[in-house]
Amino acid sequence: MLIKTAKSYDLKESDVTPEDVYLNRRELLKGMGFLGAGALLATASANANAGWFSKDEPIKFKTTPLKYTPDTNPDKLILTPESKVISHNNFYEFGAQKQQPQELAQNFNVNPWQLTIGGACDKPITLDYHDLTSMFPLKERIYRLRCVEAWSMVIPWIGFSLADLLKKVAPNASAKYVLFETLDDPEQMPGQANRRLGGGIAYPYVEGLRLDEAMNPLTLMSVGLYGKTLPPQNGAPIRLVVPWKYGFKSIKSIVSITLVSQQPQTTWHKLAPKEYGFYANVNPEHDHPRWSQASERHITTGGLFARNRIKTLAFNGYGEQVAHLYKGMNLRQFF
Ligand SMILES: Nc1nc2c(c(=O)[nH]1)N[C@H]1C(S)=C(S)[C@@H](COP(=O)(O)O)O[C@H]1N2
Ligand SMILES: [Mo]
Repeated sequence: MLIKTAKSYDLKESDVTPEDVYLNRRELLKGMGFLGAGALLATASANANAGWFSKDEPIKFKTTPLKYTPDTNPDKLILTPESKVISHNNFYEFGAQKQQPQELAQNFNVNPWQLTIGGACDKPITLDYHDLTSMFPLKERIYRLRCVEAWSMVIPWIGFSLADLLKKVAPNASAKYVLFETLDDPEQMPGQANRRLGGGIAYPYVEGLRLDEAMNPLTLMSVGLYGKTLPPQNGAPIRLVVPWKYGFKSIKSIVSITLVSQQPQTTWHKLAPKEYGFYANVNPEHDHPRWSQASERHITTGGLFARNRIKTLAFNGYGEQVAHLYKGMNLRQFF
């Protein structure tokens, strides 16, 4: 998801670069000594699913098991292996290449944490780290994730509905949109301190939803995946998941949620408004100016050379639950 003015150092996403090529390039860089021990802080999971290129280096960050109600998975979705979910990430605060968040986020400190929910509401609150997993009963939600770069996964998230949290703060009549903000901490987030590493976007990362989108039962505040608390590369300790929108709406490591009256400016839209809309609903009929959105590279169990190209579904397959939110809107104009 790079802008047209991107420099060659903004090495891009594997979709545009197929995964095997991108992994090979990584091996190449390693061989050439560009990715030395320093760069590889901790590349892999100690669990048996560890990424193929990094089996020896333990993950430092400790995740802990969560208590939750399992999803019945009525759609019978096939899960993307955990090893891929935690090693192929977009989290530019820790580097704009897919493997960098896992490598560079292992020392990320998520406890203590504060999440403030305020703005146009009657009962603003601040949650601490413990509140995030104890305030609401946790449920598993198995969702497709469709990145605007045309790759996708199926991820078993754990969390609670954003609607439950918003009801607690009692939005007032002027609340029309919700603004989300990621932690701003260049000392911990090397991509914020270094424009090259951070892909040239403005920080802190900000995102937004219309209030009715935020209140939709599908909209999840996620605190975990695969049965455990989130690893930092996936947005620990708490992130948004909006399954019918392109992945960039699902903002990670959130420190504030603010009810506002106007449509907020959002990170990718600000950077390239013709390429990334505010709505960002998955729409196979509306191509990105530089690539088709009609299909996606589906990351499942496929090996290194698997292509697994599948058709992209309108609203990422969640039209039944959300299409009514956009009734009467021209989705090519409000993309
Ligand atoms: N703060 C922040 N949130 C972010 C991003 C980011 O760079 N910074 N990337 C987004 C994009 S483009 C995608 S596709 C998803 C990826 O989530 P995942 O790495 O957990 O699969 O996170 C989104 N949330
Ligand atoms: Mo994305």
